[in-house]
Amino acid sequence: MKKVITYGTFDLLHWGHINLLQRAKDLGDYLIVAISSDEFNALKEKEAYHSFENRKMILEAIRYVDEVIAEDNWEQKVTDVQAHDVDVFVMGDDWEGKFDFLKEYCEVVYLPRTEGISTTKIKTELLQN
Ligand code: C2G
Repeated sequence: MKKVITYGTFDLLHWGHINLLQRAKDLGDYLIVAISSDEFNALKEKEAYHSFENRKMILEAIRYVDEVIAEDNWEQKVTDVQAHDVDVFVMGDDWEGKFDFLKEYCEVVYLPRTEGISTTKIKTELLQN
């Protein structure tokens, strides 16, 4: 069984996230999503609208997602890849190159971001109305 992992906040879930998750799942048979905890989001200087528990519950309802774990820090990726026996690490290409250190543990794939949508765009445009 080919296992894939990806990381993110996945706040205000939108079609750009779904595009990423669908392509990530297509790279294997089992997709793990490490979703940023509220504390880790603070480290990323991001504040999610939905809590960790609610973002986790939403992701677990997605057909492409097989398992959701917590992302608590920047350092856990190597241990996650090893502990979960992951074959492929996937991220959107806004992260291009940032996780190449994982190449000694698994395949590293950066997928083109979906243009025209982002959580920030949603928030900004809603504020303008
Ligand atoms: N994404 C995308 N297209 C968009 C928006 C997001 O492909 N229009 C991808 C991002 O590239 C990322 C994933 O969807 O791979 C989740 O995006 P975010 O929730 O914004 O995640 P981020 O804050 O980038 O967290 O350790 C890694 C970090 O936790 C990544």
